[in-house]
Amino acid sequence: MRFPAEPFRIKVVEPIRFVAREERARLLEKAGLNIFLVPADSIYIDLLTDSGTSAMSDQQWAGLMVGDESYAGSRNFYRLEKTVRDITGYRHVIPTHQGRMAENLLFSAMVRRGQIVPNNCHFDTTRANVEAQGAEALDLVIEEGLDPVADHPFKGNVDVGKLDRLLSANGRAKVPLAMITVTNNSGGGQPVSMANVRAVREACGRYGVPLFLDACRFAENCWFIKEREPGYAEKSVREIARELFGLADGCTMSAKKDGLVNIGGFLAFNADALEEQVVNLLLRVEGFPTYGGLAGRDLEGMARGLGEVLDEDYLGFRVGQVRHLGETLDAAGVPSVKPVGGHAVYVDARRFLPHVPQAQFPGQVLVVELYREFGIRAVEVGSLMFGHKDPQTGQDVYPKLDLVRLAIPRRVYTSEHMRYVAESVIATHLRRESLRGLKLEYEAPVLRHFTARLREFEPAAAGT
Ligand code: P61
Repeated sequence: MRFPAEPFRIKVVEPIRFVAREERARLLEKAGLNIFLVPADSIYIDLLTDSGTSAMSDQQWAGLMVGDESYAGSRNFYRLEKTVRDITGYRHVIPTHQGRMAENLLFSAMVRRGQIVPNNCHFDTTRANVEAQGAEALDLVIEEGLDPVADHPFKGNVDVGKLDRLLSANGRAKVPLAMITVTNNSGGGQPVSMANVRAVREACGRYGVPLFLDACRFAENCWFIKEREPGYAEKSVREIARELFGLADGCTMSAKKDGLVNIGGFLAFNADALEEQVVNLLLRVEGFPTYGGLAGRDLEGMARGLGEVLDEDYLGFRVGQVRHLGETLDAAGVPSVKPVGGHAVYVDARRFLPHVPQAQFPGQVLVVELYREFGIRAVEVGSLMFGHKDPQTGQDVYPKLDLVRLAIPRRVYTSEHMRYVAESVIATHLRRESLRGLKLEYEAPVLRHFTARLREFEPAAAGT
Protein backbone atom coordinates (compact mmCIF):
# COMPACT_ATOMS: atom_id res chain seq x y z
CA MET A 1 0.00 0.00 0.00
CA ARG A 2 1.41 3.42 -0.97
CA PHE A 3 -0.02 5.13 2.10
CA PRO A 4 -2.95 4.35 4.40
CA ALA A 5 -6.34 4.83 2.70
CA GLU A 6 -8.82 7.34 4.15
CA PRO A 7 -9.62 6.27 7.76
CA PHE A 8 -13.12 7.72 7.43
CA ARG A 9 -16.10 7.29 5.18
CA ILE A 10 -18.22 10.04 3.68
CA LYS A 11 -21.59 10.80 5.26
CA VAL A 12 -22.31 14.25 3.83
CA VAL A 13 -21.19 15.50 0.43
CA GLU A 14 -20.76 18.98 -0.94
CA PRO A 15 -21.02 19.17 -4.73
CA ILE A 16 -18.13 20.87 -6.50
CA ARG A 17 -18.49 22.33 -9.97
CA PHE A 18 -16.26 21.81 -12.91
CA VAL A 19 -17.13 24.89 -14.93
CA ALA A 20 -16.26 24.95 -18.65
CA ARG A 21 -12.79 26.10 -19.72
CA GLU A 22 -14.18 29.17 -21.55
CA GLU A 23 -15.95 30.21 -18.36
CA ARG A 24 -12.77 29.74 -16.31
CA ALA A 25 -10.81 31.80 -18.84
CA ARG A 26 -13.47 34.52 -18.65
CA LEU A 27 -13.44 34.54 -14.84
CA LEU A 28 -9.65 34.76 -14.82
CA GLU A 29 -9.70 37.65 -17.25
CA LYS A 30 -12.28 39.45 -15.12
CA ALA A 31 -10.15 38.80 -12.03
CA GLY A 32 -7.05 40.33 -13.65
CA LEU A 33 -5.41 36.87 -13.53
CA ASN A 34 -5.59 37.04 -9.73
CA ILE A 35 -6.84 33.77 -8.29
CA PHE A 36 -7.93 35.45 -5.03
CA LEU A 37 -10.56 37.32 -7.08
CA VAL A 38 -12.15 34.21 -8.65
CA PRO A 39 -15.36 33.09 -6.89
CA ALA A 40 -14.75 29.88 -4.94
CA ASP A 41 -17.79 28.09 -6.37
CA SER A 42 -16.17 28.19 -9.81
CA ILE A 43 -13.18 26.26 -8.52
CA TYR A 44 -13.04 22.49 -8.82
CA ILE A 45 -10.22 21.63 -6.39
CA ASP A 46 -9.30 24.42 -4.00
CA LEU A 47 -5.76 24.16 -2.64
CA LEU A 48 -5.44 27.82 -1.68
CA THR A 49 -5.02 26.95 1.98
CA ASP A 50 -5.34 24.23 4.60
CA SER A 51 -6.55 26.89 7.05
CA GLY A 52 -10.20 26.82 8.08
CA THR A 53 -10.98 24.42 5.24
CA SER A 54 -11.06 21.11 7.17
CA ALA A 55 -14.07 18.80 7.09
CA MET A 56 -15.50 18.36 10.58
CA SER A 57 -16.39 14.88 11.81
CA ASP A 58 -19.87 13.68 12.77
CA GLN A 59 -18.77 14.01 16.41
CA GLN A 60 -17.80 17.63 15.90
CA TRP A 61 -21.07 18.45 14.15
CA ALA A 62 -22.94 16.71 16.95
CA GLY A 63 -20.94 18.86 19.39
CA LEU A 64 -22.32 22.01 17.80
CA MET A 65 -25.77 20.98 19.02
CA VAL A 66 -24.58 20.99 22.62
CA GLY A 67 -23.19 24.50 22.35
CA ASP A 68 -23.87 26.43 25.54
CA GLU A 69 -24.26 30.06 24.51
CA SER A 70 -24.12 31.52 28.02
CA TYR A 71 -22.21 34.79 28.06
CA ALA A 72 -20.01 33.61 30.93
CA GLY A 73 -18.92 30.16 32.06
CA SER A 74 -20.10 28.14 29.03
CA ARG A 75 -19.63 24.40 29.60
CA ASN A 76 -17.93 24.17 26.21
CA PHE A 77 -15.19 26.48 27.45
CA TYR A 78 -14.45 24.15 30.36
CA ARG A 79 -14.27 21.23 27.96
CA LEU A 80 -11.89 23.14 25.71
CA GLU A 81 -9.80 24.23 28.69
CA LYS A 82 -9.50 20.64 29.92
CA THR A 83 -8.62 19.37 26.43
CA VAL A 84 -5.91 21.99 25.92
CA ARG A 85 -4.51 21.41 29.41
CA ASP A 86 -4.40 17.66 28.81
CA ILE A 87 -2.55 18.09 25.51
CA THR A 88 -0.20 20.94 26.43
CA GLY A 89 0.04 20.96 30.22
CA TYR A 90 -0.44 24.77 30.22
CA ARG A 91 -2.59 26.21 33.01
CA HIS A 92 -4.14 29.22 31.31
CA VAL A 93 -6.23 28.76 28.19
CA ILE A 94 -7.60 31.85 26.45
CA PRO A 95 -9.83 31.18 23.44
CA THR A 96 -9.59 33.56 20.47
CA HIS A 97 -11.41 33.74 17.15
CA GLN A 98 -8.26 32.70 15.26
CA GLY A 99 -4.49 32.50 15.48
CA ARG A 100 -3.59 36.10 14.77
CA MET A 101 -5.61 37.33 17.73
CA ALA A 102 -3.65 35.00 20.02
CA GLU A 103 -0.50 36.58 18.52
CA ASN A 104 -1.84 40.08 19.01
CA LEU A 105 -2.65 39.41 22.68
CA LEU A 106 0.70 37.76 23.39
CA PHE A 107 2.86 40.39 21.71
CA SER A 108 0.79 43.29 23.06
CA ALA A 109 1.44 41.97 26.54
CA MET A 110 5.09 41.01 26.16
CA VAL A 111 6.78 42.95 23.36
CA ARG A 112 7.93 46.60 23.36
CA ARG A 113 9.33 48.98 20.76
CA GLY A 114 12.91 48.25 19.70
CA GLN A 115 12.90 44.63 20.92
CA ILE A 116 13.60 41.53 18.83
CA VAL A 117 11.50 38.36 18.58
CA PRO A 118 13.36 35.41 17.03
CA ASN A 119 11.58 32.45 15.39
CA ASN A 120 12.57 29.74 12.93
CA CYS A 121 10.44 31.64 10.36
CA HIS A 122 7.71 34.06 11.33
CA PHE A 123 4.48 33.51 9.47
CA ASP A 124 3.21 36.75 7.88
CA THR A 125 0.57 37.43 10.57
CA THR A 126 3.12 36.73 13.31
CA ARG A 127 5.62 39.07 11.71
CA ALA A 128 2.93 41.74 11.29
CA ASN A 129 1.90 41.46 14.95
CA VAL A 130 5.52 41.69 16.16
CA GLU A 131 6.15 44.68 13.91
CA ALA A 132 2.92 46.33 15.08
CA GLN A 133 4.62 46.63 18.49
CA GLY A 134 7.58 48.40 16.86
CA ALA A 135 9.76 45.31 17.31
CA GLU A 136 11.83 43.26 14.88
CA ALA A 137 10.69 39.78 13.78
CA LEU A 138 13.89 37.81 13.16
CA ASP A 139 14.05 34.49 11.24
CA LEU A 140 16.74 32.06 12.44
CA VAL A 141 15.95 28.83 10.57
CA ILE A 142 18.93 26.55 9.76
CA GLU A 143 20.63 27.05 6.37
CA GLU A 144 19.08 23.84 4.98
CA GLY A 145 15.65 25.31 5.68
CA LEU A 146 16.27 27.96 3.02
CA ASP A 147 17.49 25.52 0.39
CA PRO A 148 14.64 23.88 -1.57
CA VAL A 149 16.66 20.81 -2.47
CA ALA A 150 18.60 20.19 0.76
CA ASP A 151 17.55 16.88 2.25
CA HIS A 152 17.17 17.18 6.02
CA PRO A 153 14.55 15.45 8.18
CA PHE A 154 13.88 18.61 10.24
CA LYS A 155 14.31 21.57 7.93
CA GLY A 156 12.23 23.70 10.28
CA ASN A 157 14.92 23.61 12.99
CA VAL A 158 16.22 26.81 14.55
CA ASP A 159 19.91 27.64 14.14
CA VAL A 160 20.72 27.41 17.85
CA GLY A 161 24.20 28.93 17.40
CA LYS A 162 22.69 32.08 15.89
CA LEU A 163 20.03 32.19 18.59
CA ASP A 164 22.63 31.87 21.31
CA ARG A 165 24.67 34.71 19.83
CA LEU A 166 21.55 36.88 19.61
CA LEU A 167 20.66 36.15 23.23
CA SER A 168 24.17 36.68 24.59
CA ALA A 169 24.52 39.97 22.71
CA ASN A 170 21.10 41.29 23.75
CA GLY A 171 19.75 39.44 26.79
CA ARG A 172 16.20 39.39 28.01
CA ALA A 173 15.87 43.17 28.02
CA LYS A 174 16.00 43.17 24.22
CA VAL A 175 14.55 39.70 23.51
CA PRO A 176 11.29 39.44 25.47
CA LEU A 177 10.44 35.98 24.10
CA ALA A 178 11.48 33.49 21.44
CA MET A 179 9.12 31.53 19.20
CA ILE A 180 9.27 28.31 17.19
CA THR A 181 6.70 27.63 14.45
CA VAL A 182 5.72 23.96 14.24
CA THR A 183 5.65 23.01 11.44
CA ASN A 184 7.47 25.85 9.68
CA ASN A 185 4.84 27.05 7.21
CA SER A 186 6.92 29.80 5.60
CA GLY A 187 9.72 27.28 5.06
CA GLY A 188 7.56 24.68 3.29
CA GLY A 189 5.68 23.02 6.18
CA GLN A 190 8.92 21.50 7.47
CA PRO A 191 9.02 19.99 10.96
CA VAL A 192 11.17 20.87 13.96
CA SER A 193 12.83 18.08 15.96
CA MET A 194 12.34 17.55 19.68
CA ALA A 195 16.12 17.80 20.12
CA ASN A 196 16.08 21.22 18.48
CA VAL A 197 13.21 22.50 20.63
CA ARG A 198 15.11 21.22 23.69
CA ALA A 199 18.30 23.01 22.59
CA VAL A 200 16.33 26.23 22.04
CA ARG A 201 14.73 25.79 25.45
CA GLU A 202 18.19 25.45 27.04
CA ALA A 203 19.53 28.51 25.22
CA CYS A 204 16.49 30.56 26.25
CA GLY A 205 16.73 29.21 29.79
CA ARG A 206 20.33 30.46 30.13
CA TYR A 207 19.13 34.02 29.51
CA GLY A 208 15.73 33.78 31.22
CA VAL A 209 13.89 34.28 27.91
CA PRO A 210 10.45 32.61 27.67
CA LEU A 211 9.77 30.30 24.72
CA PHE A 212 6.43 30.10 22.90
CA LEU A 213 5.34 27.73 20.13
CA ASP A 214 3.29 28.81 17.13
CA ALA A 215 1.44 25.52 17.35
CA CYS A 216 -0.99 25.63 14.36
CA ARG A 217 0.30 22.33 12.99
CA PHE A 218 1.60 20.73 16.17
CA ALA A 219 0.08 17.30 15.52
CA GLU A 220 1.64 17.04 12.06
CA ASN A 221 4.98 18.10 13.56
CA CYS A 222 4.68 15.43 16.28
CA TRP A 223 3.87 12.82 13.65
CA PHE A 224 7.14 13.67 11.86
CA ILE A 225 9.00 13.36 15.18
CA LYS A 226 7.50 9.91 15.65
CA GLU A 227 8.46 8.89 12.11
CA ARG A 228 11.91 10.44 11.92
CA GLU A 229 13.49 11.17 15.29
CA PRO A 230 15.34 8.34 17.05
CA GLY A 231 13.68 7.27 20.28
CA TYR A 232 10.13 8.38 19.41
CA ALA A 233 8.78 5.56 17.22
CA GLU A 234 7.20 3.78 20.18
CA LYS A 235 5.73 6.89 21.79
CA SER A 236 2.19 8.01 21.05
CA VAL A 237 1.70 11.32 19.27
CA ARG A 238 -0.15 12.53 22.35
CA GLU A 239 2.90 11.78 24.52
CA ILE A 240 5.18 13.46 22.00
CA ALA A 241 2.92 16.53 21.95
CA ARG A 242 2.98 16.72 25.74
CA GLU A 243 6.77 16.58 25.74
CA LEU A 244 6.99 19.22 23.00
CA PHE A 245 4.66 21.67 24.74
CA GLY A 246 6.44 20.93 28.02
CA LEU A 247 9.63 22.44 26.61
CA ALA A 248 7.93 25.79 26.04
CA ASP A 249 6.20 28.30 28.30
CA GLY A 250 3.12 28.65 26.15
CA CYS A 251 1.73 28.64 22.63
CA THR A 252 -0.37 30.53 20.14
CA MET A 253 -2.73 28.36 18.14
CA SER A 254 -4.77 28.77 14.99
CA ALA A 255 -7.21 25.88 15.42
CA LYS A 256 -8.15 26.38 11.75
CA LYS A 257 -5.30 23.97 11.02
CA ASP A 258 -4.73 21.14 13.52
CA GLY A 259 -7.86 22.04 15.52
CA LEU A 260 -9.88 20.67 12.56
CA VAL A 261 -12.35 23.56 12.71
CA ASN A 262 -13.36 26.31 10.32
CA ILE A 263 -12.77 29.08 12.85
CA GLY A 264 -11.07 29.29 16.25
CA GLY A 265 -7.80 29.55 18.11
CA PHE A 266 -6.31 30.06 21.54
CA LEU A 267 -3.41 31.35 23.56
CA ALA A 268 -2.19 29.04 26.34
CA PHE A 269 0.62 29.50 28.87
CA ASN A 270 1.70 28.98 32.47
CA ALA A 271 2.65 32.44 33.76
CA ASP A 272 0.02 33.82 36.13
CA ALA A 273 1.25 37.39 35.69
CA LEU A 274 0.68 37.21 31.94
CA GLU A 275 -2.91 36.12 32.39
CA GLU A 276 -4.04 39.37 33.92
CA GLN A 277 -2.57 41.49 31.14
CA VAL A 278 -3.93 39.26 28.39
CA VAL A 279 -7.41 39.08 29.89
CA ASN A 280 -7.61 42.85 30.25
CA LEU A 281 -6.86 43.29 26.57
CA LEU A 282 -9.08 40.37 25.57
CA LEU A 283 -12.05 41.96 27.34
CA ARG A 284 -11.59 45.11 25.28
CA VAL A 285 -10.93 43.62 21.83
CA GLU A 286 -12.28 40.07 21.69
CA GLY A 287 -14.77 39.12 24.41
CA PHE A 288 -15.19 37.51 27.79
CA PRO A 289 -12.45 34.96 28.60
CA THR A 290 -14.79 31.97 28.49
CA TYR A 291 -15.72 32.58 24.85
CA GLY A 292 -12.95 34.71 23.32
CA GLY A 293 -14.78 35.87 20.21
CA LEU A 294 -16.38 32.52 19.46
CA ALA A 295 -19.79 30.90 19.98
CA GLY A 296 -20.04 28.14 22.59
CA ARG A 297 -20.63 25.65 19.78
CA ASP A 298 -17.37 26.68 18.12
CA LEU A 299 -15.51 26.00 21.37
CA GLU A 300 -17.03 22.52 21.45
CA GLY A 301 -16.05 21.83 17.83
CA MET A 302 -12.50 22.92 18.65
CA ALA A 303 -12.29 20.77 21.80
CA ARG A 304 -13.42 17.70 19.84
CA GLY A 305 -11.17 18.50 16.85
CA LEU A 306 -8.10 18.78 19.06
CA GLY A 307 -8.80 15.28 20.33
CA GLU A 308 -9.37 13.85 16.84
CA VAL A 309 -6.25 15.36 15.31
CA LEU A 310 -4.08 13.17 17.57
CA ASP A 311 -5.59 10.00 16.13
CA GLU A 312 -2.63 8.23 14.55
CA ASP A 313 -4.64 6.56 11.80
CA TYR A 314 -5.76 10.01 10.76
CA LEU A 315 -2.22 11.48 10.92
CA GLY A 316 -0.70 8.58 8.98
CA PHE A 317 -3.27 9.13 6.25
CA ARG A 318 -2.98 12.90 6.32
CA VAL A 319 0.78 13.21 6.10
CA GLY A 320 0.86 10.24 3.71
CA GLN A 321 -1.63 11.86 1.34
CA VAL A 322 0.41 15.06 1.10
CA ARG A 323 3.67 13.09 0.73
CA HIS A 324 2.23 10.89 -1.98
CA LEU A 325 1.24 13.92 -4.04
CA GLY A 326 4.76 15.33 -3.65
CA GLU A 327 6.43 12.06 -4.55
CA THR A 328 4.22 11.53 -7.60
CA LEU A 329 5.21 14.96 -8.90
CA ASP A 330 8.84 14.30 -8.09
CA ALA A 331 8.85 10.99 -9.97
CA ALA A 332 7.57 12.84 -13.05
CA GLY A 333 10.39 15.40 -12.81
CA VAL A 334 8.30 18.29 -11.44
CA PRO A 335 10.66 20.36 -9.26
CA SER A 336 9.44 20.95 -5.70
CA VAL A 337 10.66 21.70 -2.19
CA LYS A 338 12.04 18.57 -0.56
CA PRO A 339 11.32 16.68 1.57
CA VAL A 340 7.54 17.11 1.30
CA GLY A 341 6.13 19.10 4.24
CA GLY A 342 3.15 18.26 6.40
CA HIS A 343 0.32 20.26 4.88
CA ALA A 344 1.36 21.25 1.39
CA VAL A 345 3.47 20.53 -1.65
CA TYR A 346 5.49 23.54 -2.80
CA VAL A 347 6.29 23.46 -6.52
CA ASP A 348 9.49 25.34 -7.43
CA ALA A 349 8.30 27.64 -10.22
CA ARG A 350 11.73 29.03 -11.13
CA ARG A 351 12.94 25.56 -12.00
CA PHE A 352 9.55 24.62 -13.51
CA LEU A 353 9.61 27.64 -15.86
CA PRO A 354 13.29 28.59 -16.26
CA HIS A 355 12.45 30.69 -19.34
CA VAL A 356 10.14 33.01 -17.34
CA PRO A 357 12.18 35.63 -15.45
CA GLN A 358 11.19 36.50 -11.88
CA ALA A 359 10.05 39.92 -13.10
CA GLN A 360 7.35 38.02 -15.04
CA PHE A 361 6.06 36.04 -12.04
CA PRO A 362 6.71 32.37 -12.91
CA GLY A 363 4.74 31.17 -9.86
CA GLN A 364 1.69 33.15 -10.86
CA VAL A 365 2.00 31.88 -14.45
CA LEU A 366 1.65 28.35 -13.09
CA VAL A 367 -1.24 29.31 -10.78
CA VAL A 368 -3.14 30.87 -13.71
CA GLU A 369 -2.51 27.85 -15.91
CA LEU A 370 -3.66 25.33 -13.27
CA TYR A 371 -6.94 27.14 -12.89
CA ARG A 372 -7.58 27.89 -16.56
CA GLU A 373 -6.81 24.37 -17.79
CA PHE A 374 -7.82 22.24 -14.80
CA GLY A 375 -10.01 24.25 -12.40
CA ILE A 376 -7.41 23.90 -9.60
CA ARG A 377 -6.64 26.82 -7.29
CA ALA A 378 -3.11 27.02 -5.91
CA VAL A 379 -1.37 30.04 -4.43
CA GLU A 380 1.80 31.85 -5.46
CA VAL A 381 4.38 32.35 -2.71
CA GLY A 382 7.06 34.25 -4.57
CA SER A 383 7.71 37.41 -6.60
CA LEU A 384 4.09 38.54 -6.61
CA MET A 385 3.63 38.01 -2.87
CA PHE A 386 7.03 39.25 -1.69
CA GLY A 387 8.54 41.26 -4.55
CA HIS A 388 8.78 45.01 -3.96
CA LYS A 389 10.69 48.15 -4.86
CA ASP A 390 13.69 48.97 -2.73
CA PRO A 391 12.80 52.35 -1.17
CA GLN A 392 16.40 53.55 -1.45
CA THR A 393 17.38 52.44 -4.96
CA GLY A 394 13.95 52.14 -6.58
CA GLN A 395 15.08 48.74 -7.94
CA ASP A 396 12.75 45.74 -7.97
CA VAL A 397 13.68 43.20 -5.30
CA TYR A 398 12.60 39.56 -5.64
CA PRO A 399 12.59 36.73 -3.10
CA LYS A 400 15.04 33.87 -3.50
CA LEU A 401 12.29 31.39 -4.33
CA ASP A 402 9.19 31.48 -6.48
CA LEU A 403 6.96 28.74 -5.11
CA VAL A 404 3.45 27.56 -5.84
CA ARG A 405 1.79 26.10 -2.77
CA LEU A 406 -0.65 23.23 -3.16
CA ALA A 407 -2.08 23.23 0.38
CA ILE A 408 -4.18 20.20 1.15
CA PRO A 409 -7.30 20.75 3.30
CA ARG A 410 -7.76 18.10 6.02
CA ARG A 411 -10.19 15.23 5.37
CA VAL A 412 -11.68 17.04 2.36
CA TYR A 413 -10.29 15.58 -0.85
CA THR A 414 -10.02 11.92 -1.73
CA SER A 415 -6.99 10.20 -3.21
CA GLU A 416 -8.70 10.38 -6.61
CA HIS A 417 -8.84 14.15 -6.30
CA MET A 418 -5.14 14.10 -5.52
CA ARG A 419 -4.46 11.92 -8.54
CA TYR A 420 -6.27 14.50 -10.68
CA VAL A 421 -4.13 17.28 -9.18
CA ALA A 422 -0.92 15.31 -9.83
CA GLU A 423 -1.88 14.55 -13.43
CA SER A 424 -2.79 18.20 -14.05
CA VAL A 425 0.52 19.52 -12.72
CA ILE A 426 2.45 16.89 -14.67
CA ALA A 427 0.54 17.72 -17.89
CA THR A 428 1.36 21.40 -17.37
CA HIS A 429 5.01 20.51 -16.83
CA LEU A 430 5.11 18.63 -20.12
CA ARG A 431 4.00 21.73 -22.03
CA ARG A 432 5.84 24.23 -19.84
CA GLU A 433 7.77 25.78 -22.72
CA SER A 434 4.55 27.17 -24.16
CA LEU A 435 3.75 29.17 -21.00
CA ARG A 436 4.33 32.91 -21.09
CA GLY A 437 5.22 35.45 -18.45
CA LEU A 438 2.88 38.01 -16.85
CA LYS A 439 2.98 41.75 -16.47
CA LEU A 440 1.67 43.61 -13.44
CA GLU A 441 -1.02 46.15 -14.33
CA TYR A 442 -2.09 47.23 -10.86
CA GLU A 443 -0.52 46.79 -7.44
CA ALA A 444 -1.58 48.06 -4.02
CA PRO A 445 1.12 49.53 -1.76
CA VAL A 446 0.87 46.66 0.78
CA LEU A 447 0.05 42.94 0.47
CA ARG A 448 -0.21 43.43 -3.27
CA HIS A 449 -0.90 39.77 -4.12
CA PHE A 450 -4.45 39.95 -2.72
CA THR A 451 -5.60 42.66 -5.15
CA ALA A 452 -2.99 42.76 -7.94
CA ARG A 453 -4.12 42.69 -11.57
CA LEU A 454 -1.97 41.16 -14.26
CA ARG A 455 -2.00 40.36 -17.94
CA GLU A 456 -0.17 37.98 -20.21
CA PHE A 457 2.69 39.12 -22.42
CA GLU A 458 1.86 38.96 -26.11
CA PRO A 459 3.70 36.06 -27.78
CA ALA A 460 6.17 38.37 -29.56
CA ALA A 461 7.14 40.06 -26.29
CA ALA A 462 7.59 36.85 -24.29
CA GLY A 463 10.94 36.42 -22.60
CA THR A 464 11.81 40.06 -22.96
C1 P61 B 1 -2.19 29.65 5.70
F1 P61 B 1 -1.96 34.08 3.05
N1 P61 B 1 -1.91 30.37 7.96
O1 P61 B 1 -1.12 29.00 5.82
P1 P61 B 1 -4.99 32.61 11.51
N2 P61 B 1 0.82 30.95 12.13
C2 P61 B 1 0.98 30.13 11.09
C3 P61 B 1 0.02 30.08 10.09
O2 P61 B 1 0.18 29.24 9.07
C4 P61 B 1 -1.12 30.95 10.16
C5 P61 B 1 -1.25 31.79 11.30
C6 P61 B 1 -0.27 31.77 12.26
C7 P61 B 1 -2.64 30.45 6.83
C8 P61 B 1 -3.82 31.35 6.64
C9 P61 B 1 -3.36 32.64 6.07
O3 P61 B 1 -1.88 36.26 4.58
C10 P61 B 1 -2.37 35.07 5.11
O4 P61 B 1 -5.93 31.68 12.22
C11 P61 B 1 2.16 29.23 11.04
O5 P61 B 1 -5.15 32.61 10.03
O6 P61 B 1 -5.06 33.98 12.10
C12 P61 B 1 -2.10 30.99 9.13
O7 P61 B 1 -3.55 32.03 11.83
C13 P61 B 1 -2.41 32.72 11.47
C14 P61 B 1 -2.88 32.74 4.78
C15 P61 B 1 -3.31 33.74 6.87
C16 P61 B 1 -2.40 33.96 4.29
C17 P61 B 1 -2.84 34.97 6.39
O8 P61 B 1 -2.87 29.61 4.66
